Amino acid sequence: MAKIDFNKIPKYSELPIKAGAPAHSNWGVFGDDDEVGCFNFLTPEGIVEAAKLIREGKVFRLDNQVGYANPPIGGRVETKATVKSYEEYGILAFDDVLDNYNTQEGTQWDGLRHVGFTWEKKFYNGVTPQELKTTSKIGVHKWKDKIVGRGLVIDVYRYCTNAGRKINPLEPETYSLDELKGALKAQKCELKPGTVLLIRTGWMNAYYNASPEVKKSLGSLENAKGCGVQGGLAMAEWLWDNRVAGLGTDAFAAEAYPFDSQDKESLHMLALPLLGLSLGEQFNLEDLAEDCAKDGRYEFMVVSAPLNVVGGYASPPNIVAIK
Ligand code: UVW
Repeated sequence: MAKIDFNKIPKYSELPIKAGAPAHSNWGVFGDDDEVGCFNFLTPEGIVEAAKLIREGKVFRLDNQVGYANPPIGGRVETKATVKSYEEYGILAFDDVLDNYNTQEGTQWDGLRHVGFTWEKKFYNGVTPQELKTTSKIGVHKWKDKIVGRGLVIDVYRYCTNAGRKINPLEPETYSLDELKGALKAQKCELKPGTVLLIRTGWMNAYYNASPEVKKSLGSLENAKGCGVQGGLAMAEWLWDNRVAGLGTDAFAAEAYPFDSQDKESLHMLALPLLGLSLGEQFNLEDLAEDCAKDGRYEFMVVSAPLNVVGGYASPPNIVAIK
């Protein structure tokens, strides 16, 4: 892992640092050849510190089960699970075969190959669509040993509903930066540099409690919708200036969906291609958030070992929080 001097990282207002790079991009900050973006903020020192947050040996799995959403949200295809048997060889043994598996069928990290900056036709750090097709640059395999460190959950759904806001998480409602800051303050927490930030929006709980008809309707991209984190420059600035390493949410698309894919200030655009900040979607933060509310400890160690798929566009996070 690279040694990061947090004091030398430019502020959002100083970006871009590279001639010709798009406005609000951090291209070149981690080096011209960098392929992992903000996960660089997770350092060996940060891992050692994060390990000190483990006090009770409680483990929370934050991925939903593969196939939890049936149909998968937003038009993604369903995994077809079959079993290969070795009984015909006289061996009592079986394999899983997952056909048609879309790495974004459920809980996922959006990888840096997933979304490019449409206006410049470039991906994170200036990778071109041609390079994307002919090389494995900025693939998820680059994260094989990256996503370990301090995690922090902001339960913005709990905070806002306690404050009297009526929220239907299955509608495209947004959580503002002020609400995130308010929730942090209420939790008496600090957003330290090099944190995997997890935001509970309430979408996942609402999805589990939705009727079969609603679940079916959310399965098409035309009908998919849900709450999420607000986009915009102020949000991106806050995430970057606090050196957030990855942003995981329990929402369908991290930001409220539908969002305007032609909006340069959508969270997807500002985070993925411009900052190399991976967005996590459809995480299950229910048990973790409940435990944090009980003991007042919202920080923990996170360990996420994505699929080691060369040139992958996204991955299930295979993530646990450990307290
Ligand atoms: C959507 O924008 C639909 O979400 P994702 O990032 O998974 O593509």
